[in-house]
Amino acid sequence: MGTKKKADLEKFRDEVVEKYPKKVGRKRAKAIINNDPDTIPQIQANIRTIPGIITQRGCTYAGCKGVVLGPTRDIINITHGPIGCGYYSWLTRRNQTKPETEAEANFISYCFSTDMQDSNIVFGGEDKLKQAIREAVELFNPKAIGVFSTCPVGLIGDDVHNVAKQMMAEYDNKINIFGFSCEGYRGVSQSAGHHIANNQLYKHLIGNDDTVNGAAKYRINLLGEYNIGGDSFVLEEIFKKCGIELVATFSGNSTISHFEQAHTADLSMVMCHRSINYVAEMLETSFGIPWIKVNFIGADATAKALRKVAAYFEDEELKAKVEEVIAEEMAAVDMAREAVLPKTNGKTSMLFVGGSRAHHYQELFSELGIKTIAAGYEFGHRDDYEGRRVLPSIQVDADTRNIEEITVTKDEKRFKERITKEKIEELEKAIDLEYNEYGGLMADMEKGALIIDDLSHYEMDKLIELYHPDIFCAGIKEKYVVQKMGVPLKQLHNYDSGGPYAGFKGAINFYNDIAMMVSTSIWKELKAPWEREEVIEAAYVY
Ligand code: ICS
Repeated sequence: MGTKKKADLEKFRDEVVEKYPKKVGRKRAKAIINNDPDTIPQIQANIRTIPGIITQRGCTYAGCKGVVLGPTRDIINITHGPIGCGYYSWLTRRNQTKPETEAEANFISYCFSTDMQDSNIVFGGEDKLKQAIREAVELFNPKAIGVFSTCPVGLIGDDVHNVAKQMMAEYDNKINIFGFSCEGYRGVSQSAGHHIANNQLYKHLIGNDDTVNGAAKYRINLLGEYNIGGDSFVLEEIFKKCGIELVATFSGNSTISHFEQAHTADLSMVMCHRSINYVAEMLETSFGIPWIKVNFIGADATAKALRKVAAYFEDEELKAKVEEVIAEEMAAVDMAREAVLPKTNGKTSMLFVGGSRAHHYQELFSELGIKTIAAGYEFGHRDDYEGRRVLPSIQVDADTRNIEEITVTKDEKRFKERITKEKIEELEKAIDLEYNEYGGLMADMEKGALIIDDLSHYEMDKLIELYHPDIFCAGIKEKYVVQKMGVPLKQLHNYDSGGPYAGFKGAINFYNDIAMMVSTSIWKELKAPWEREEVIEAAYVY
């Protein structure tokens, strides 16, 4: 980055902060940082958005029901609340699924809600919820039902957990029914919803079934991959080629039994650390399954991740197979990259997405010669920005990794292997810590680049006005505003109508889509009516 640009980027914070009321400005200043990868700066993250500011964020219900449980095809997810929450979270994330047989249950295309009315708010909605569960069982006879609380349910105090228990008894415990206290207001963002979802997965599903499927030598879980636009399909194919058995993906293209058998794996790979690190930790603490951080967004990143897995197992045969797969896939990747580079090289991007894509997608952009000059998360925590050396199990955060706490919340009978503190320590020594070296966003961005947490709409307008990136990445709430400002916007939540973008084949799709977007000038031609016509200003008549 040239010095002029750098100086410019440093000016951004002052210019923006000045426009806010003093107290608001002081708070926002802590979330707008000029990066320094050598001495990682501190950033303010995971705090409540100041009321009045237009944020990109979503709610706790979205993080729990939409993100973590949404992609599992054979659980019926009932939204307990007024119809809006269920309706607006219906299929918009584009998480895909592929049942293995025609007879297999797939509820992804349905939207289940109790559709609470005013009278339910006044007199309580528990009876209506029971009725909805009975109806769902009668019509679909599912293996499991999840009940998700929305804001009004929390406010009036319906006890979804108790209803779930009663309904399980009504069906002689043959259907696994459990609730989530994931009212939208509960946390400061989606992030709280991830944690709530992870805890319930662990409590009600993980470890329920000891069946060991497949004869592969190595069995792994893939955590934090949600099959947006078919990403999981691409990755499943790669693992198959490498001869690695994928036991469970949390939760792209997943089923209830995948979760129930996840504890039979040898290793967990964690892709979106933000949304699922809790499950990775619990699998390790309870069942002794270590985890490593990987990224399958970007062709080079995918090769690196596969090599990391092979190195972990220390198996020459696997290492050779992985190299063979990489060489085979890379031929097409290199060709595609060469073809688009003249269109993309030297351009600039800005990425503002949830909790890990604003980081992971920088890999794909740099493969295209596109530099990310500003980025940030909606709801990342400080470790997602600043990075940390992730040690396995209890050492990172004493609060959430307390072994005693986990063992008492887990049903004793289902607890297969009680792991002692000594055993964990032994395990930690056995794993070379370098496998879990986990850099955050800041370590991978250039010195001086802008890093902004919980970007506001006003700040986004300012970024575009001042720096004119060639492409902006965010979501549907931002898309049309940005395009009206003359800049193409790629949705990195649901990929617009594109994807898959993960793995080698996904990288090729991404190269082509982005090359097309950055080489069109159509958005610059757009003018709002008041920009192309003379406007007569209205005036008051006194
Ligand atoms: Fe993780 Mo949108 Fe993921 Fe990330 Fe998460 Fe969300 Fe999506 Fe975004 C998500 S789980 S839904 S990678 S698939 S909540 S795109 S943090 S905001 S960047």
